[in-house]
Amino acid sequence: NISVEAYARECAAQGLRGNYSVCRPDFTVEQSYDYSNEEQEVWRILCDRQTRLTRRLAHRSYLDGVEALGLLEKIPDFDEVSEKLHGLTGWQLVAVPGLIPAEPFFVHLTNRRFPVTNWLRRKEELDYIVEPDMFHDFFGHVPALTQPAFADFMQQYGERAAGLIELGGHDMISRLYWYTAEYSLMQEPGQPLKAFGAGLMSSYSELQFAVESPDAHHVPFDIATVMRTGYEIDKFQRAYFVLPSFETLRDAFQNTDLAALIARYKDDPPLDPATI
Ligand code: HBI
Ligand code: FE
Repeated sequence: NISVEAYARECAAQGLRGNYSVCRPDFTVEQSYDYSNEEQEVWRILCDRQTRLTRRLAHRSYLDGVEALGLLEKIPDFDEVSEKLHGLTGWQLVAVPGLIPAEPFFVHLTNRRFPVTNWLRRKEELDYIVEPDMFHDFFGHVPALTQPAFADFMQQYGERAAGLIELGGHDMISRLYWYTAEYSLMQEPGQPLKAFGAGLMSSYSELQFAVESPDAHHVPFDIATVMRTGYEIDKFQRAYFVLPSFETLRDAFQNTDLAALIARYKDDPPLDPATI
């Protein structure tokens, strides 16, 4: 278990942007709502541009979440949004300086607290940023936490992740998170396939690619296949798994013998998403 001080030194050495020197032991910080006019402008530009796409391409449940939480006018006040979210699914938000170590991240999820980065990308970075920032965390992840079955899945993921990693399942459960919470498609009655996942919601170009490009493979969700399929973090995905519903995801996570899947496949080379 890494200390805040050691982690702060590591992040500084890697040139990460957050200020880790002010972290509490659980890696949270104050949001410190003192954003400049320029930051407020960047938030509005990002939201305006992305909302034009999400209205057409995002799953209804995500759009309902945005509507319920009201995120689009100004940089959100974490405590205000927390209160609304808590009333809906019992989740709350905590501010963090950026990426935090896996163990405390899982502890927050287990307790229905979602860590949100307290700083925003700059105007030159509208299209791509390496570290997750507030736009990715907030606009991407938080709306889906208004949906009860997805909210349950995220908590259960937090509860079980550390134990499954101890069994050698690190890569396999990371793929599950990647292909569901970050980059996913979902069915909507009477509609064409819709996008879901924070990586897609916060990307102007990949959101369109995932739904509309003939080079994006749409693969039926199967938890074992997802956990065996490799991914690359700095390219568009080649495969997007299609969830029938959030209930399917939650129930698959609950009812599958994940330890057995890990024992069977943990040392296999990943399946290639380009040919899946
Ligand atoms: N920290 N702030 C933040 N956000 C994340 O999504 C995150 C993290 N730390 C660890 C982590 N994700 C990974 O371990 C994932 O595999 C869950
Ligand atoms: Fe994310």
